[in-house]
Formats: sequence, C-alpha cells, structure tokens
Amino acid sequence: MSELTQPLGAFTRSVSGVSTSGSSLRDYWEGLSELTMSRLADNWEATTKKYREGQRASYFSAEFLMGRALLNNLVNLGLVDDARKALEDYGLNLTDVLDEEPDAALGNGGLGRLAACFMDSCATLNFPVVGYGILYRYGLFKQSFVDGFQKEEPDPWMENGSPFVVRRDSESKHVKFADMDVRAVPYDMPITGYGTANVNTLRLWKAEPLEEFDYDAFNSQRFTDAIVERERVNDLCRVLYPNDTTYEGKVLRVRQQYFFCSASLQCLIAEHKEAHGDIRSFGEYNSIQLNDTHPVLAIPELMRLLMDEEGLGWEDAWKIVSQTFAYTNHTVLAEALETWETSIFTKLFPRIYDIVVEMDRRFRAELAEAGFHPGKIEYMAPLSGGLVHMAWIACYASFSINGVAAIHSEILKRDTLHDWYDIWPERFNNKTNGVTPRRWLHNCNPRLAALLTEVLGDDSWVTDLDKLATIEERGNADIYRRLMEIKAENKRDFARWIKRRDGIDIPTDAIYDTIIKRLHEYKRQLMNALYILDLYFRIKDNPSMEVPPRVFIFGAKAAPGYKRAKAIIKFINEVAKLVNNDADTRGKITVLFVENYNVSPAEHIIPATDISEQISLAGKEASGTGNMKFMMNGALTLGTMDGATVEIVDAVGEENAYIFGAREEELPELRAHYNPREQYETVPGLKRVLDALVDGTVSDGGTGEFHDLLGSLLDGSSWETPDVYYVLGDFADYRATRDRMAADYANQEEWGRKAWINICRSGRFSSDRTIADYGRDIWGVKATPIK
Ligand code: RUG
Repeated sequence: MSELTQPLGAFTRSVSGVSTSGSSLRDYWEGLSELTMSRLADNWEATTKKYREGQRASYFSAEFLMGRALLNNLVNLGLVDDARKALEDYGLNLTDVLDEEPDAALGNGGLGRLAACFMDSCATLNFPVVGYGILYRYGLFKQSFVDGFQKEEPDPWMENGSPFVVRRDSESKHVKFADMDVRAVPYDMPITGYGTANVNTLRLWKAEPLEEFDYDAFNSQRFTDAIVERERVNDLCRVLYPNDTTYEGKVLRVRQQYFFCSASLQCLIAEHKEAHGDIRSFGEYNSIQLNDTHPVLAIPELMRLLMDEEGLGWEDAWKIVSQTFAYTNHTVLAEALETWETSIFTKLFPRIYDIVVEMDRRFRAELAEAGFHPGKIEYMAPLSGGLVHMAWIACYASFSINGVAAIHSEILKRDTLHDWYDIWPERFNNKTNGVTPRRWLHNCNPRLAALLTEVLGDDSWVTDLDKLATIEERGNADIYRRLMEIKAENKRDFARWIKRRDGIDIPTDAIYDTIIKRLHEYKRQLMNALYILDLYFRIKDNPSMEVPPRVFIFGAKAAPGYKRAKAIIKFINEVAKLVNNDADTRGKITVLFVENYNVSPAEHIIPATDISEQISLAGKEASGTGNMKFMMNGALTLGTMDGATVEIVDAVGEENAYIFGAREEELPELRAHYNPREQYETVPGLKRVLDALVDGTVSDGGTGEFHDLLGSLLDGSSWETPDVYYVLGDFADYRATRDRMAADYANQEEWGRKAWINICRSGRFSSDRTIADYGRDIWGVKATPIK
C-alpha cells in the first residue's frame, strides 16, 4: 500500500461526500489535488514571507496559459510514483485521473504560455517573482468544427471552484471607476518548482460587487436593477479577450486592464510599506515586467497611487515609476501597439486621463527642448489623434524595453520602435524566449526523458538543460535507433489518444508533420494546406507515385471576429475531407485537424511529431515557442528564417534543419517586383490548387469565403496589397524543401542523428536561461531559497 493511499481516500471522501467506492474519477482528481495542496502549503507560506523581505519582481500579464496543474505539481513534489500506487490501490489509473482536469486556458497562445513557462522557471530558480493577472471565469473559447466551420462555445474551467486556486479575502482591494466601484479579490495559485522547496505565487484577481446586492434597490422591489448592477461587475472578469471590435467591447477590455493593474499595485505598495516602511524606496525593491501593452495602465496608475494616496509630488513619483517598469514587446504587427480612444479614459477614470495628459505635456516639452521635429513629437506623444498610445507610454516610462528573439529585437530597433531607440538606445535589449523543459520534455515525453537521463548518467538536465550538450558526442547508431523507436511509441500513444478523444483513426507508421499555433495569415497555415492539396493532385495524377505515408497535423484557434482566419480553418477541413476519403490517397496522406487545440493536446502532439512547421513570413513571427518545444522533443524544423527559428538554426546548423523562403532582408527588394499572378501562372502546381478554391473541388458552404481567400492572394483590395504574406512567393521553395524532407526521412539513422543534435543543443531555449537573463539584466533579483 502506498503511503498516500489513506490520505487520498480521506481527501476524496471529503470532496465527494460519499465512500471511495462511490466516488467518481473527478472526485479522485479533486481528492488528489487537495492532498497535493496540503503537501505544499507550509512551503508556500514560507516562500511568500521570505520574498517580501528583499528585492523582487512582478510579472503583469493579461494572460497566463497554465494548462493542467496536477501532474506538474506531483512531479515537482516527487509524488508521482506514490500517487500512481495509491490510485492503483483503488483500482484506478493515474492517466485517467489526470485527464479529469480542465485546462486553465487563461490565454490565447504564445504570449500567455510564455508567461506560464516563466512562472515555472522563476519557481525552479527560487526567484522572488509573483505573477499578476485576471481570474477569467471563461478561458479561451472551446472550439468545435461544425461542417468544417469553427464554432465557439464558452469554456468554464472552474465553475465549481478549483483545488489549485485559493481565495484570499483578507487581501482584497478596492478598485474605483467613475461609474462603478468593485472589490478585487485575489485568488492565488501555487507555482511549485522542480528540485526546490520554494513555492511561488500566481495571483489572479476576480471582480466582485462591493456588496452582494444593492439592498435598497432590492428592498424597494427593484430586483432587476440590483441584479443588473451585480452582473455588470461580474462581466469584468467574465471572458478573456472580450470582442473589442465594438466600442463597448473596448471599454470592457480597458476596464479589465486597469482593474488588475490597480489591484496588483495596491497590493505591492501595501507589502512594500509593511516590509520597508518608506514608499520612496519602492523602486529600489520592485521591478514590474509588463507583458506586452496590456498592463501598461499600471504606469499612470502607479503615478496616481504615489501622488494621491502616498502624497508624493510628480517628480518623486516619476522617479519611482521609471525605476520600476520594464516592457516586453511581442510582435511587430499592429496589435502590439494598442491605442484607445481618449473618451474611454475620461469615461472610466478621469484622474488617470489627467495623469496621461500631464505625462504627454512633459514628454512633448522634453523632446521640444532637445530639438526634436514637431512632427516626430506628435507621432511619439502618449496622446495624439484622439488616442492614448499604450506602447509609447511604455517606452517613455520603462527603464528596459525588450524583444523576444534576436531578429525581433533588431526589427524593433530598426523599424517598430526606431524613434525610441534613437533617443534611449541603452533601454533596448533582447531576451530570447524559452520554454520549461519540465512540462515540455520531462513530463510530456517520459520515454525520451529516461533515455537522456540514462545517457547523461543523472537527471540534472531537468534543471540545467545545457547539460544535454555534453552528451551529444555519445550519439551513435544505437541511440539514433532508440530515438526513432521512442518517436514511434509516442505516435502510437498519440493515435490512441486522438481515437479516444475524438474517435478518429490515424496511421502510426507515417511521418507526423505538425503545425500548431494561433490561426493567423502571417503564420501561413494556408500555404501548408495548399501544399497538401498539391500533393493530393500529384498522387491523383500518378497513383503509383512513391510517397512516404504522412500525417499532416493542424491545431489552431481563430479569433472569433477574424473572418479570414476562420475561412482558412474551413479550407483546411475541406482539404482533410477530400484527402482522407479518396481511395487513391487514403493511408498515404492523412490530414488531422485537432479540435479545440490547447496546452494539453500540445503535450500529446509534440512528442509524436517528426516535422515542426515554422513557416511564417520572415520578419513577422516575433519568436515562436512551439519551435523550441518541438526541437527539444527531437522534431526537425521546416521553417523560414524568422523569430527564434533563426537561433535554432544557429544552434543546430542549417544542415540539421530544413530552411526555405525569402529572408527578411531580401523582402523589400523581392516585393518591389512581386506579381502574385505571375506566380500563379508559372510556379508548378500553384494554378491548380488556387483554382481548386473556387472550382468546386472544395466547398466553402456558399459563403464566398474561398473567393475572398483567392482574391486576397491574387488581387488584394483597395485597402490591402495582394498576397501580403507572400504565400505564393515562397510556395515553390516550400514545396521543394518539404518534398526533400519527406524523402530524407527514409534514412532513419540519419534522421535520428539530426533529431539527437536538435535535442542536445536545445539548452539555450530553456526558459530557465531566459529567466536567468531577465533576473540578472533587468530585475536584479537573486535566488532566494527557503531551505
Ligand atoms: O506571436 C508572438 C510569438 O511570436 C511569441 O513567441 C509569443 C511570446 O513572446 O508572443 C506571441 N504573441 C504576440 N501573442 N500575442 C501577441 C500580440 O502582441
């Protein structure tokens, strides 16, 4: 009997209210989770206390894409085997129980998942860092496909509470808007680290009415008014990314941003005063990392708190503010540079608006004094054209401004934030992203983890991924064979998983070629689907054509309001229908679009993948982090020189990756002479697949969406140049490189050797490295172990 058997039974009975024999799998999940929480509670309290004493950092982010917590915590606490045995004592299997946990999908994609990896690394490195965000009631929507179209439904991830979030009423704060006052209640999530007793915190704020009801309204029979008011407050945290195509949607989004920034800052100030007495030293002890522009309202809000609540003057407050904030930019696309109508500010928080006006006045004066051209000042000012420019506020107030991969940071300096770089070059730095090797290798790929531990002689790579570089030379034919066997086993696992989850059969003796990321035109999932359709036609032309069996895996959500992205989803599903049901291609090529892609599906897909598709137009993907997860798991990259893929290629050498397409520096020249219609006429295969969009080969259900897709590629429109993302320009090279890659797979030993090199050289893409860089270069924090 496991030493956890008795306590597991007790916790399970307590959550289910019945005997263990009558408890459901879900009750066991909850029981095991509660038991896990009880094991970390003391260390969590001790860590929280200890961190408040010294220098610390806070990570402000509107998104934390945490995924599941139980396995991660069991691993970190060294409880996996005990838990497995304890469940066996009740006739249950750990995997089934773990599967009961809903994903905490409080984020969209890379940006939110990065925040989650950072939390993991901060805890593992014993860094005094707390994450602050929003406790959304519904995570990113649940995606299903209805006749190939994306359908969205709410994703209530903790409707009945969650064992991994603890409400702390006593630390509630009061956040005031001009039109409503709300109580901000913190819900804390413990973040365990690997190989450490420290337990860090992710603090998520929930908005509640100051009073549950307006009793006057209620008592005077105005029930509806009372309830409406309560619902308005509840709306605040209801969804991640309210649709902000409408004015009301924008107001809600800005309200969310201010809400969590204000509550978090109030909390930091109170803790600082308790530990150090004097508010003036706040900036010496605190760094706040702004994850994109979403939390930039923290800048004027800290000014307000320091001046209005703490009685400081503007200069003193500004000094603290500019010691405190650091800004990370995550994209060069327009979405990075959030702007809001000034009317939203005056409506929600006139005092914050006043502060932004004063910031704007001072900024303009500073630049005028330094002799800047009025046109440039107007462009860079926090307030211009009736808009508040969040990125400009961030650049003005932050002591550090970073991009998330080397090429991206260079583009920021050269283009997007060029004017800022001109004035304050010393603020700019690069912090190439990373991913946690615990979740993304050790936990999701136990077979590979065991091989690495065996070859290295210990498991120290789990917290020091650079160690893998030392075993590269031990690679030999036997290791490469074992690597390929592990991949094959992982494919079988994945096939079983997708069968159980969605009832879909896929071949296992095939190349698994995967693209998983948000659906966006610049990421070019469309180019991938066009290739598959072209391959389909080639096989139809010549059914005896020798092709290695391939499974093309897609996983992506499209933003609900992004019509063209949704059209691309429909197109991929149509291609899947065609290819999977044709006798000439069945078994040779299979297309699988994994519904409702999320963190947990990624944990199944990545270990099974051979080919990692990183095919964005060069210069558009800030970093990418999926590329790193694939590399760590021995997939070879098929990619453009974009984002962190550039650094992956730098690490492994071009000969151990498959690189194609226009380089970022070549594009202006290429674009100058670019004619997509010429590509359409001359590039082998292209005319046929593009015609297929509209000739009845595939159907958009009469929506006209495929005509729009074709038009966007060939002709553009009055507001858009044709083929903005150069899909047709890169197609020929993509096709040739992808064909070559599939052919190379036949040499299993050589493929295994390349995979081994990719794994062994993935050390620099551990988020431990990234966080060590942030800690040293930006936050000035040190490891603070409690034991
Ligand atoms: O698109 C970027 C990815 O390239 C990057 O890897 C990730 C983390 O830095 O952030 C993504 N991102 C950018 N997600 N949302 C935005 C919008 O600013």
